[in-house]
Amino acid sequence: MRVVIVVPTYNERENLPAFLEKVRQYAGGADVLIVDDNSPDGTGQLADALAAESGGRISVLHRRAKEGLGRAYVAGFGRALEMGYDILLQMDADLSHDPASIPDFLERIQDCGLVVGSRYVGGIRVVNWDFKRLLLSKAATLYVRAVTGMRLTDSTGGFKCWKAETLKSIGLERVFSNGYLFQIEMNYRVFRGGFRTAEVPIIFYERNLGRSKMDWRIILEALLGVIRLRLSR
Ligand SMILES: Nc1nc2c(ncn2[C@@H]2O[C@H](COP(=O)(O)OP(=O)(O)OP(=O)(O)O)[C@@H](O)[C@H]2O)c(=O)[nH]1
Ligand SMILES: [Mg+2]
Repeated sequence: MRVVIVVPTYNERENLPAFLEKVRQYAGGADVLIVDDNSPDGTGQLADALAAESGGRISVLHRRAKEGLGRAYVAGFGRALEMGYDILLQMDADLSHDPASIPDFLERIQDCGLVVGSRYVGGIRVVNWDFKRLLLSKAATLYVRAVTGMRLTDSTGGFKCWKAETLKSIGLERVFSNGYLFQIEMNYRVFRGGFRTAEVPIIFYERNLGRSKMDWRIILEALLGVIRLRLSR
């Protein structure tokens, strides 16, 4: 089984080396595909340098401009499928997702189409979030559940593991959303496609370095988009 971690980056120069080191430590068998949107801070060049000395374990997909997380993932997943990987993990580069959890995902994916990392299954595990942020995240999951009927405890998280076949059969070219909605849309397409989804507990650590790219546009996209998803065929 060939495993790849797809990691989108935008201005993550300060986080990338530590992230890759942790991946090497906890998931040495996995390759990494970095998807950089021409970060002004030079993340793309740093990624190229790290890839050059990785012996083929790390590769980089350069995109011309920042188009949002969803577009970066669609491009990255497409490339990883072309490269022939069987299992694809998706993770943030800002150390919010701990590579130490990767073995849990790889174990569960054996009998599922998608494994979703959940901050909330069996208790709340978020580090350094204020109450407002937690409330927003919990409310999002309740809202998604009410509108779509999905039973996930955490529907906006971005730490997941895919079987290649699942991604192929949901059809990446149909995916339209971008921010938080991207995570919801992908879960929903899997749910409607009838694939088995499992949740594994993860701890979410708020980033220490670099800036968040979340904004109100992304939240608004998610609010309206969930309804669009529910109505779509
Ligand atoms: N290639 C690419 N990567 C992006 C883009 N937007 C965000 N990212 C990356 O996606 C991951 C998650 O983005 P964050 O800004 O951390 O978003 P977030 O986790 O919702 O927000 P915080 O919790 O506040 O950090 C990080 O690795 C970012 O560098 C984008 O437009 N293009
Ligand atoms: Mg983050």
